[in-house]
Amino acid sequence: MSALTDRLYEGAVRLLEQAKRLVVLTGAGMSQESGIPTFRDAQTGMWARFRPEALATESAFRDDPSRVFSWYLQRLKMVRAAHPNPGHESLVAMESRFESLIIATQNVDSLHSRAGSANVLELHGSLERFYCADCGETVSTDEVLAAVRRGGEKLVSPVVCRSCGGLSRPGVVWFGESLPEEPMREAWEAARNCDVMLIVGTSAQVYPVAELPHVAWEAGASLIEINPDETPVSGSCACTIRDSAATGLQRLVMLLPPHEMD
Ligand code: BV8
Ligand code: ZN
Repeated sequence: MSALTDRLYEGAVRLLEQAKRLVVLTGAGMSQESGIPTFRDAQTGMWARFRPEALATESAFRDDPSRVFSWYLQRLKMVRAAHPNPGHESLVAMESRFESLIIATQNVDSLHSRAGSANVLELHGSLERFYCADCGETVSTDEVLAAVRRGGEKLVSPVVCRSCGGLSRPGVVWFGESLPEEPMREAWEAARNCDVMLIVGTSAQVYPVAELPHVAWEAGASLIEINPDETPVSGSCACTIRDSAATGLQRLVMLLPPHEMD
């Protein structure tokens, strides 16, 4: 580790040591070390020719329900086969160091909750939830996973709603859709009241979540970024740690002294 990197971690630890309220904003880079490709990673296999932005919309679903439903089914199976990585586990270990630690995630893979994090705000919903696109009735995920493959097709048709015959859709926020009200209100309030915001594994390009670092900064919080690459928020960060989520978070939690509850 270079002397510069050591100094960056020391700076970040100094900020975290003095913080009581921490908000951690995470994106797809957080789950990359669990084997889940990020949105920037090229899609593979039968999805290679589609951009996620083109599939993650209601119009794409209405145009071709089986294609979009099958994409989410495949992602759900991938996520179920994945495990939280040491980065997720480090955030759980960090909880005892702060009076409050709130995770605002753009990820729909439930890995923060599966790792045991207590306060997770899923701002873009979850692959683990499905509901009827017409009447909103919940459709059980087990029923969705049991959706049979019809004939030789690779695509699976959406499970049909028992109440109204509508098509089931994933409980994620598509482009052009509003974010869930309560998680959004809590995230914006937490950003306005935190001492430090730790921004991990996000390209900070999707709105309105990309505004969160600015909300925190405006309210006087210090920003720390953990990302191998530069992002639009890097310039506003007190420390930019160019490491992976797992490496960076493990090192921070190791360097942080235990927090004495006053
Ligand atoms: C809305 C769920 C309108 C679905 C997702 C201004 C204001 C408001 C809206 C807009 C606006 N400008 C444009 C918009 C529209 C749009 C938008 O932001 N478009 C972008 C493309 C410009 N926003 C919306 O449509 C939002 N809705 O505003 O509705 C409205 C307004 C009022 C009233 C009614 C309606 C909804 C956006 C949510 C879309 N849903 N996900 C699904 O998953 O299928 S977004 C999805 O993409 C993710 O959730 C995530 O948010 C985003 C991907 O970003 P990242 O997580 O950052 O991942 P990415 O791959 O980009 O980057 C990975 C990063 O990790 C990189 O920096 C990389 O360097 C780093 N990395 C890689 N490996 C590692 C690592 N870091 C650490 N460790 C590693 N190992
Ligand atoms: Zn229905």
